[in-house]
Amino acid sequence: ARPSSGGSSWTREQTLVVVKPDGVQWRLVGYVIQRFERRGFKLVGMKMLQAPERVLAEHYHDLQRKPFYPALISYMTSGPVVAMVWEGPNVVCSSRAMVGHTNSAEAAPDTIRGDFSIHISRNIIHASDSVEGAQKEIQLWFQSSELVNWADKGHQRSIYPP
Ligand code: IDP
Ligand code: MG
Repeated sequence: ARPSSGGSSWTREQTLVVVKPDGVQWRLVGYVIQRFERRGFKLVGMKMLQAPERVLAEHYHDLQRKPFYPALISYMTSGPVVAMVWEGPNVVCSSRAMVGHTNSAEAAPDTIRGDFSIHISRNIIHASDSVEGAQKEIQLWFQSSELVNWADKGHQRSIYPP
């Protein structure tokens, strides 16, 4: 679907961002939101929840055979998370860049992980790694009724290109 304003052929791209239990414990929820808002991305869904095992099993399906999988699930269920859907041009790629490398040691300074994480197993935040993956993850974590399609009223930093 195209945005109603503007004549560009830009297609709506969305990504799933999850502040993990350590990010919530460290009071980083507001900081994460600020990073995404400052960039100009549009928040279209957000909720705090105790991540259900069923959701995590699907979310981390590809990692089920990894030795760290049980520890990953217990980490992700150790406290509440904040799940968000962000929208904007190239939001998937831009989010990954803001989040930083999976391995904290390789996460660049000024990335969220590069600034707040020192170990791969406690890395603060999740962001989808592809457009297709994002669509699946958003469907997994959110009901469509939980997403809000609000009008961007031509703010100077509107995500919609002129
Ligand atoms: P990503 O979160 O950067 O997309 P993935 O490879 O998809 O990284 O792994 C998902 C999550 O699994 C990581 O964010 C991290 O929490 C955990 N994880 C990945 N690799 C390791 C590891 O080698 N040891 C411990 N935890 C890991
Ligand atoms: Mg991943």
